[in-house]
Amino acid sequence: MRIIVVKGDITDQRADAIVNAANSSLLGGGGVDGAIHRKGGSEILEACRRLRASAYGKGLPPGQAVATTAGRLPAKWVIHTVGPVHSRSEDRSKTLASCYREALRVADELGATTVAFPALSAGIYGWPMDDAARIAVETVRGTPTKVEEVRFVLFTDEAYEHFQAQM
Ligand code: AR6
Repeated sequence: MRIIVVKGDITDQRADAIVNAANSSLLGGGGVDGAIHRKGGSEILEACRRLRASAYGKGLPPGQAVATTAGRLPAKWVIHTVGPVHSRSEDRSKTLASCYREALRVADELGATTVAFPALSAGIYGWPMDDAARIAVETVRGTPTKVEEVRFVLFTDEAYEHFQAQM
């Protein structure tokens, strides 16, 4: 598997799947979640509402992942995952690692070969970027998958530098 680090906006990425740093409600929020729903359009929210009405009545638990259409985005699917809030969760490192692993498992189920990730939990959820980057890179490297390219798409210079340093 090829792992690359780029600076940019994940909503511009041409990839089979892009990963969303969602919250348990699956109904949108700020940060990368807000950007994905804004640019992807209402089809994504409608798919999320259907998930809430079926398999995820209580919401998506932290560390799990689920896919929807990518709507108008230049990707086929959005894989939604919920990272841990840094200040609140006990098993937070395990939960954050689980987000990357589960997103790759869902990508395998979909047959996605290129997957773009943001720095999960490292914005509103308050994770220090150096640790977030370490867990992201270590977990993706250590996860057996059929995905051929994982692209970390970092929004800020700081995030980009921390991910580059981990690589
Ligand atoms: N492309 C790539 N990265 C981005 C983009 C973008 N368009 N926009 C922001 N980032 P965050 P979290 C970076 O806060 O910490 C939402 O309200 C951002 O700079 O999006 O997991 C959800 O609904 C940061 O480095 O996600 C949840 O409630 C990284 O993406 C909560 O925020 C993650 O920041 C999730 O918080």
